[in-house]
Amino acid sequence: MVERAAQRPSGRGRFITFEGGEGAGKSTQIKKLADRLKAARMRTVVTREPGGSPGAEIMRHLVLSGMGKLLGPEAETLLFAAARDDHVRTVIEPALNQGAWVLCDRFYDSTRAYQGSLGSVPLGLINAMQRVTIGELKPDLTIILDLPVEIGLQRAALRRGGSTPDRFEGETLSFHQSLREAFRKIATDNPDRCVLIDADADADTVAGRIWTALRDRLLPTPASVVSA
Ligand code: Z5A
Repeated sequence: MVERAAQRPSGRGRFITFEGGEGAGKSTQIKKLADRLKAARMRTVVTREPGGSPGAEIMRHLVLSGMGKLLGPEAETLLFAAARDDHVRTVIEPALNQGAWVLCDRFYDSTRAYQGSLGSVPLGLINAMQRVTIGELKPDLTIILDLPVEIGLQRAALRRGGSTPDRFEGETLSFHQSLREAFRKIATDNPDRCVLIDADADADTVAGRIWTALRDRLLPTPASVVSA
């Protein structure tokens, strides 16, 4: 039996974002979910922030190299916003309009957590930039992967091998603990959109938890599921 997702009446696709701290397993889980959706013959687009479009990838290089940090928190936030503006206009909106399921590794909740809660950039400025860059666009579902900071950092360090930590990987343990709290608060404050997933388990178990959340929120009821 192949599960098929319901198309929205307009034919517009679905927008699913993944959030969480370092090494939470977002890329791993996005790949698993994309494979599952493709097997169900859903058109699927995988993308990421910062980046995801040629212009935004240039911004990604700037912020992850640490150059944005030198400009100060507000200017660094503007770089993320400029990247998002390009990414939304040239990749996300066109894909949604063509009926695709768009799976995005980080989106505006990362700005709220990293630049807002951790960087102390005023919420008014973040909201203003959000209005300009994405307008009314909102994820249909946000998966927030939650796990103890030490485990996430260990996973990230293992993957990195001997290479230098990037701009955010190099932050202190207390920064990463506050980040975890910021994401948990986003989940609590936005229960209609966000699901907090316990990511402290093997990758297949976490994938099962994500699928259950997605099925409960975005897939049709059993009566309308198409069998193939
Ligand atoms: N940022 C921001 O400040 N403001 C913004 O608005 C936006 C972003 C959009 C982008 O970094 C940085 O930009 C980010 C926030 C900031 N901070 N940092 N750093 P990035 O794109 O380079 O990295 P990331 O988004 O933080 O993701 P990540 O650290 O690369 O991790 P991940 O994608 O969540 O995890 P992964 O690559 O899937 O897994 C990490 C390793 O763990 C890997 O070796 C896996 O094989 C392994 N893994 C995965 N799952 C498991 C399980 N379940 N068990 C064991 N091992 C596992």
